[in-house]
Amino acid sequence: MKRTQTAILAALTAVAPMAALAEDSADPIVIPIHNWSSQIVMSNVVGQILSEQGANVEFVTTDSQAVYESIRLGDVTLEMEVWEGAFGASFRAAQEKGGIVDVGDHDAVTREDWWYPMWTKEACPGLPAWEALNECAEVFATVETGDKGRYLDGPVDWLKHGKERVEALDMNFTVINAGSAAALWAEIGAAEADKKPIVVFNWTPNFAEAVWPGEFVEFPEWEDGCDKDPSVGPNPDALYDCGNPADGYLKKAAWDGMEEKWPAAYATLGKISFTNPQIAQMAKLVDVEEMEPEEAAAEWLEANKDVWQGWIN
Ligand code: TMO
Repeated sequence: MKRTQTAILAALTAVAPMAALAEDSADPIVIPIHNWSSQIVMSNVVGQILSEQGANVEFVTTDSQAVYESIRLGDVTLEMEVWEGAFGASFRAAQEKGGIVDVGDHDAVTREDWWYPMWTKEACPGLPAWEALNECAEVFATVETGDKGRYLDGPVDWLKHGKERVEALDMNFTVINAGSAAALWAEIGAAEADKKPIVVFNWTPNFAEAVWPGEFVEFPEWEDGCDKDPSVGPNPDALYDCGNPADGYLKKAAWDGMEEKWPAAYATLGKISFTNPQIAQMAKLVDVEEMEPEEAAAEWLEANKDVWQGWIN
């Protein structure tokens, strides 16, 4: 058996040009880890898939905006979750400079925006319109925010521009940045007992939609350029006077040298595509079932072999 393989390999080597036999580099593929659960679990899932395929994989914890510059420079190899709302601008900026490639979309529709649990509607029946939210601002007031409503935005590195939006639309809200995703879930959990009205940053796909039914606030619809050109959106003098895209993409991105250095891993990355329910499930394993990310990834892979085995060469 062994001798036959060696003979075949020798025969192949004799006829095939070297490039056809190019193998993935043994250098580590560097996968970034950020600060929300689906990204952490998905990155571990993909790390385990690529390891299974023979790759050397290394994880680094990085800022979720600065990562696009790191990928462009080749310090980080890929990114599994480019959310249009939060990271579209940083991704486009890196693309314009060069060095980063779009490796295709997941089969998922994403949305990230101001959100409330359904019980909030009882205190503010005009919801989900942003104007109605604004008229109800005092319902959301706290000691901390005085007569303004409190809006708990995401951690600063998600660059949600909540403060800019409040100014651009002249809203009676004070924007507070959560220190972590966990702080958002704690805020919703604490409000649940006595059905306190709250408005916080949230997104889909996420585990939260299965735990707390809710809705996104409807802001003026996103238009391309709303974050770059003041004339776009209802306030002619301001940026960020629109909601985030309601049907945003979720992309994969990579360093443009990845294809040549790790051709097999790059081919697999091209095939990988997760759906909304799969992504929500990845988050749930950590945020509800309290598993460690590595363990959650192993469990997800075990339960979904039919999904990913066809992606490996
Ligand atoms: C980037 N995020 C999914 C947390 O909005």
